[in-house]
Amino acid sequence: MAILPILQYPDERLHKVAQKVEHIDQTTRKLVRDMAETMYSAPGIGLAATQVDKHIRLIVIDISETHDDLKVFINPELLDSQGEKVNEEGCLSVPGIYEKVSRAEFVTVRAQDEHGKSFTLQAEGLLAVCIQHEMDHLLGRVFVERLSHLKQTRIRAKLKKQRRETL
Ligand code: K1U
Ligand code: ZN
Repeated sequence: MAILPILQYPDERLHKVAQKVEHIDQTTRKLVRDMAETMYSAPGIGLAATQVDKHIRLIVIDISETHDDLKVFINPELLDSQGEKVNEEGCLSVPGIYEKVSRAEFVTVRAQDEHGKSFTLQAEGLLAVCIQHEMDHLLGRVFVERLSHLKQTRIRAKLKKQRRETL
């Protein structure tokens, strides 16, 4: 397994739109394992292929504290969303920034697992938030882009300062 470098906002590659996975094979499963290892070591609770500069529709999520409930979503499709809720979100591509974002409270998603088997999942709470956040990445959207322009400007300035200080 390998830990992959995570693209950092405002890297333009985070805006690429991911393509459908046509063949789920050994290469896909190796990427799933590497993305899971990258997510656990960060640490994070989700990761989209876009964030590791692979522009295919693949997401991994594990919201358990014990790191033993890995969920793999290949070619995810949002079938239904209900309600609205504001939650605090973070992002491994925007380290140290946590902001409130409004999203659907309940979602129903259809996807394939790492063996190509199709499944449907109804999610709420943190899992629903995380699914929507990661599906945004696949469309080339970073969560801070849902915030006001003023907040985005402040976040970019804060990240620049953080990066200067860690050089
Ligand atoms: O997409 C990402 O960069 C992963 C992101 C997922 C996410 C978190 C919170 C709300 C929506 C989406 C993260 O994992 S940020 C790190 C984080 O939230 C966390 C890290 C360690 C333990 C618990 C949470
Ligand atoms: Zn993110």
